[in-house]
Amino acid sequence: MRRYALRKTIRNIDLAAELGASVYVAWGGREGAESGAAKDVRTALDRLKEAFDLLGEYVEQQGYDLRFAIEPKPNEPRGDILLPTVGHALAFINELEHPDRVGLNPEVGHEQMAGLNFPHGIAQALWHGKLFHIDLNGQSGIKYDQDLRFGAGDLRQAFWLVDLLESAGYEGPKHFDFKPPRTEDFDGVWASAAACMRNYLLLAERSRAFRADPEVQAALAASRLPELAVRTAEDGLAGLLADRTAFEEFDVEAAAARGMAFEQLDQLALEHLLGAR
Ligand SMILES: [Mn+2]
Repeated sequence: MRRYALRKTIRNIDLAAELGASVYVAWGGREGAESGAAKDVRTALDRLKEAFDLLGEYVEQQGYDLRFAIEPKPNEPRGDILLPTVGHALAFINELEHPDRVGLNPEVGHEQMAGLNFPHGIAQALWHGKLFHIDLNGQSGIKYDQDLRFGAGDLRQAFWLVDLLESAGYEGPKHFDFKPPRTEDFDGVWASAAACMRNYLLLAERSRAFRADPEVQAALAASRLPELAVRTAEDGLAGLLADRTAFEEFDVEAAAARGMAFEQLDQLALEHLLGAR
């Protein structure tokens, strides 16, 4: 079965290369378990690694300009799927023979099914240089995989996601992996597809307005965002250990008394999102 599955995947890779694809999305929906003893997870990860190593070797051998993008998902159709989140997949990629060839295709709803902050996951994937592809859709909290149109579900996370993708200069594919509800007729299906794109563009416009607002810039400064970009110990560990003033100069009372102004900043974001500014 596993040899058959790998040979079939290799045929799909040939087809993908022939069609000019540059990213091969791999969603391991089958790879999981419903009961504790049904899968030795460490051994199953060995086999998953073996599969990606062989596929990477094949792509190398054929000279294809193709990279793999793992799509994490916590459950459905299996009770528990292996590589359930962005973080699990990132750690797995580091164990592969050709980690450069493998990145991620995170999906909004899949991370939110696990109760995770999707923009944070995407920020970390970008930080690792591993955001090869992205699946955009909508999800309302921890429940079945809803695949709502983008912008439906958690609108605030959708706003922060677009804000991140636009400000980070992400230039990879933006793919809408959503399902029009079966209550739609043919026109409704196309209307919901168009709405995914329209919502992305509206949120990008809202994000630009948010970033350009002088009050927001002042609020960002009041929230000490620029300070985070400054290295903690420019003078290295030796300098840090030699720094006697670190204790003397830090005013505990003043630190306890100061506010961080995060609420004001967040309200400004909400007002931009609501079109009130
Ligand atoms: Mn997907």
